[in-house]
Amino acid sequence: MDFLHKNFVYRTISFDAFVQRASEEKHANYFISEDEKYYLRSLGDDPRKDIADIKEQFPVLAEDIRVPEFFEKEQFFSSVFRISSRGVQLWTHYDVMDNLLIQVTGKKRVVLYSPRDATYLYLTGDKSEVLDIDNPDLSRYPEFQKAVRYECHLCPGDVLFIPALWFHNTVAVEFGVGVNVFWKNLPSEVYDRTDTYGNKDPTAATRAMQIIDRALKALEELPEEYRDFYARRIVLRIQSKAYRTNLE
Ligand SMILES: O=C(O)CCC(=O)C(=O)O
Repeated sequence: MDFLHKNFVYRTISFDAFVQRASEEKHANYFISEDEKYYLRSLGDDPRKDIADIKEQFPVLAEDIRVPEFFEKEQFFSSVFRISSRGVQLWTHYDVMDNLLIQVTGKKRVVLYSPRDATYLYLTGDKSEVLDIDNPDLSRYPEFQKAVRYECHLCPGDVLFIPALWFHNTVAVEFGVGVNVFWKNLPSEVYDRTDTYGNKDPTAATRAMQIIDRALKALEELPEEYRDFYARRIVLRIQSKAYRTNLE
């Protein structure tokens, strides 16, 4: 899926028809083309307000899944169905909460990048613009080659822990059913209360970004040479004050 050129559309379809179509390669019934692919990321009852919880939206199917006890009940945030046709690739992105990705059926390739490699990923918000991570256009994204790639394949029954802020990119190697479970690994007041997807930046981070935007606007008042000089000073200040230096 390409979020830059939006090569996908949202459609409503009954769950059984969805599973049927996602699991077949050619469709007798389809929206756009007979070999179109399908991806479900389940939502809350009211997607604008409610948080996805398979126990609420799919109570019978939810019985089949035992979520490993990695967190206290109060930290639970959401549980989300991820059902995908073979071949669907989800762009590289991060979420702001810890996450268990549970593979129920089918195989999935997952590639991860450390949050410390954020500088090499050409981010637009929480997503990397480098869509083709296997054959990246290095003339356009030269820094991408510095990002260290961690790769694994999930088979039925495998559970992958994806820590908050770790970038991940998934490819369904086969039609597959997965569930991911997010939980609040930080105190609950850190998170944005309007977040229903587990991917809105913590409010302090959003404030910090807004302040940076204001700083950039202020620099625009200066001639280019001065703007460049003070931009470098700001970067140095951020590096010396906020970067973690004792990195292992
Ligand atoms: O499994 C997928 O297709 C995507 C998983 C994902 O983005 C997540 O677990 O946050």
